[in-house]
Amino acid sequence: MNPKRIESKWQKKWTEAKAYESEPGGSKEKYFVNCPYPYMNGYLHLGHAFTYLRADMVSRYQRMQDKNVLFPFAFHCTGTPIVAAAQRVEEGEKTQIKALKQMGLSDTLIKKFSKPEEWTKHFPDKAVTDLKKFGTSIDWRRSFITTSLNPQYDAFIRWQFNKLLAGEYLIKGTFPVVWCPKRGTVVGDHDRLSGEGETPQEYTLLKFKGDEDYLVAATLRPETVFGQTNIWIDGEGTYVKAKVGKETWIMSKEMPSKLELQGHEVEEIGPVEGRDLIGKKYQAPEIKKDLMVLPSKFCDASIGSGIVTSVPSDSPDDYQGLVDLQKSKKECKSWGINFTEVSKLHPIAILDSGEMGTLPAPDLCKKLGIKDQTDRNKLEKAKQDLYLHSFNHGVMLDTSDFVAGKPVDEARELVKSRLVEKNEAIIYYELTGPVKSRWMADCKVKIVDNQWFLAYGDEKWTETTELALKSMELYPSKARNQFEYVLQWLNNWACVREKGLGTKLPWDDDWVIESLSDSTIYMAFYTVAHHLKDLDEDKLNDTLFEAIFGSGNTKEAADELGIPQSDILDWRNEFNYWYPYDLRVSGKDLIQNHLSFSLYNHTAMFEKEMWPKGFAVNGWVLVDGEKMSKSKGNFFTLKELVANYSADVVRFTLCNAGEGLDDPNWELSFAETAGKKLENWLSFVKKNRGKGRKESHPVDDWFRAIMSDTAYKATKASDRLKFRTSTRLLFFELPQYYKWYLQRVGEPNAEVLREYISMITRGIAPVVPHIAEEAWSLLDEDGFVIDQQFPKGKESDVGFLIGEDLVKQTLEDTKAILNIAKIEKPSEIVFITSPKWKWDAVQMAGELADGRGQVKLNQLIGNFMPHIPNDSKKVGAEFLKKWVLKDIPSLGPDWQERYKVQIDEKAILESSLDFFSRIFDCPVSVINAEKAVSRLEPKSKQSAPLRPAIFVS
Ligand code: A2H
Repeated sequence: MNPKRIESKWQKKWTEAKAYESEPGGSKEKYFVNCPYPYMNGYLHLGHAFTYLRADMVSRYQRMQDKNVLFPFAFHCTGTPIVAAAQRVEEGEKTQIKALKQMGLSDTLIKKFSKPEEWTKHFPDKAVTDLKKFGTSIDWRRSFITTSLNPQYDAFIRWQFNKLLAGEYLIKGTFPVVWCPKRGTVVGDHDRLSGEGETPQEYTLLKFKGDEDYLVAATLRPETVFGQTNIWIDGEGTYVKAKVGKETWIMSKEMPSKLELQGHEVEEIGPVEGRDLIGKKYQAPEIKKDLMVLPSKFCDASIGSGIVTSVPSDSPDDYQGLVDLQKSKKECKSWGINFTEVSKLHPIAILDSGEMGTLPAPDLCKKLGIKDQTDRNKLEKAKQDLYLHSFNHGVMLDTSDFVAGKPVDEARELVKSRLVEKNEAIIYYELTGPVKSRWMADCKVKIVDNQWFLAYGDEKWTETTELALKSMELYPSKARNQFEYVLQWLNNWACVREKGLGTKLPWDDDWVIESLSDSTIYMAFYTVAHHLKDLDEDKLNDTLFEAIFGSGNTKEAADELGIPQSDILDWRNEFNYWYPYDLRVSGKDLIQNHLSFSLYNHTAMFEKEMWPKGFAVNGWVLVDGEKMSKSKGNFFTLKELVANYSADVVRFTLCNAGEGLDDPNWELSFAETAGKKLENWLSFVKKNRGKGRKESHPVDDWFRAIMSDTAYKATKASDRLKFRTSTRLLFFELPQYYKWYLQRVGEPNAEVLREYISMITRGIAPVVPHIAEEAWSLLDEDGFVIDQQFPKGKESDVGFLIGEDLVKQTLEDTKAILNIAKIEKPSEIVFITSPKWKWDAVQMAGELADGRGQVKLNQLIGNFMPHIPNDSKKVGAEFLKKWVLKDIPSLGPDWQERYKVQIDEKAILESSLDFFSRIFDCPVSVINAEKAVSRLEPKSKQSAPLRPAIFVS
């Protein structure tokens, strides 16, 4: 077998038949699946392949569920990476050129790569080739690239942004953004080496007035100023003094440059040792009390200002810091501070935290048994618990002056604005975590003027988006929490850049729309992309797009643009036909930006009926358990994998790699043997097609039931995108049953065999379409396998399946016994089935079992002993003991299920006696233990339900 020849043969036939060119209309239900387009600065790799394969399997599976399926694809070129790389080629930069050489590009081609346009032609072309060879069922007529290099897409994005502006989803203003100081640019999630998802967080920077200078302290809880008792610094740290505007501030060494980026004029004066500040007094904001500066270990000189205001009533750190000092006269003395004065400091109750009380920090520290301020794990937990709890449930007490009686969230805003108004505090930002930019620099928060933002922080917009999320199906469903969380914290998103490829803001040529913002609703563009390709540029305007996608009048648009109204109507109908999309398949890393942005924008741009119906998210592909990376040498492009293994092997191995949210694992050993497994199937089909006996056999029905049950389970799994499970069932487990079936019947029934071959061939078609198509062509069937029905079935009657399991188990047990007894040629075999009371005992045990199937022996004995016939009490007690202690543990948690119905063991075994005597070549009989004659009696005691005792001689 030559898999590559088979693959190109079928790919050619599918293309000739236009098998994947989806057209609207007809009686079938439609199904629209898509996935995020790849960024075109390189070849597609294993990671892409996994997500795209999932989309392809869904597309194929849904098609085999008799749906009219659309699976389109496109290419993303927006942003700085391509431009930056082209620039590096232009400059002859060595690593960039080496990288392109490693991709196999010729020197002449590399020269051309100094132009960004060249990238946007070369890589999409190659990606199309690679995906075709991979056997994807994509409608290629609809693909496109993004940016102004494609006038159609460009005009579509302009329409989107004009509409967003009109709907006030876009806002302009002064905002904190994540900033790369080296490159001088805003750093979106995709421009980061690390720190995706980190954002600017707002703090209130409190000012403490001294004789000549101010100490500044960042807090998340300005409403707690009423409970301030002292000021913390790191006694061993070094701070700096700097002129900020007209004042002199003391702060951490890192802070001056941060303040500058946030619009302050800063001039450094010189270092200040933390030690020299200890014991000094500064006047606290709002309460105007002089507070003492005290040393602490938890205070980190490099975070924020490195100075902390102490509120021991509500901050576990602050409380513990104080307790630690108050415990040690010696410590106080070593810092030169007055122990008596420190001893007088007490937490002040300022807010009622409901069930956590009015002094929650001291209570919590005592309750958790926190040792001292270095007991970090416990303190972090206490902080977390308290922070959220107070925010949600706290109410300010009378000690809190003008905010008394107000809930904490309201008080926070009021106190903050008052402090800022009185110049006792400023608003200050820090990142929620470290961020490294693509240009290897540590990022900071910058306040920029005149930025354009998508208002994802807007409450109303978020509410609508949450509504959209509620009505969506998520695969797996446990991804929902993550989406909900992201919608909660997403804030305004800087959506334009000064540089890079892309679409310019329609009303301001200086700005280019960045890559996460021009990719939110393009799934709608697929529905008509192929119709717009030949349209003149002057017809590509808002009127056209509003008529297709919005509420525009098609007649007016037709008149204005000189396009036949029937065309515009057709396009509009095609959009209405395919939209909303049914499923978008993506990596889970895009939950926090792209997928959520997409949902927001759909609610802003389209009517409710057009909001997305499903997201499927998956992990990142590992290679033999390790992260894929160029430096580790385990980085594979799709092209080389398909060339090495064939498309079906790559598909099969990827499908086997995983199916949930966990990172899927590409196993090299599986890839090595997968080809053989597929080849074996083809040989099996070749050898067995058209074979089989005409007559029926009782076991035929059993195998039919197994097939039906397998098909049922495979469909259930595939409905949830669990194609690994489905393939396991159909391709690995069903053949095991078939082996048993053959053993039982010798020659298979012709009908059954035909169904078996057909079922597996159809069942694996979504995963390995080429092999499946080849196998299908060997059968006397019409059409492509890709257009057939996925195997259908129903859940089987358990009793029916258990009967055959009994035969199988009894055969294995007999073989084992003969083996132990070293009998090669038995002269007689007798199966002794259980007396009725044993069945009753097991069924009662089933009723007494707990959730994990466990049974208490005493309870069972107490309940059941009276039901055992008098002459069997001793045997009975032993049986119960063995059942509970040995049998149940080996049967597994749901063991009771199998014993719910009492099957007629004797009758089942009797109908298989021919089979047994053929295998063992001796007389075989069955008897019930109640009828066992003396020579069988000792043995009969060992019988158990579904495990007959076996007498051999
Ligand atoms: B909070 P985030 Cl009442 N080193 O203010 C250690 N801790 C620092 C710090 C530094 N350099 N700079 C600021 N902080 C503290 C009040 C407060 C705070 C209360 C309750 C909880 C609480 C009074 N202390 O924070 O994790 C400051 O203490 C717990 C969340 O770095 C600041 O707010 O963002 C908080 O940590 C900032 O925490």
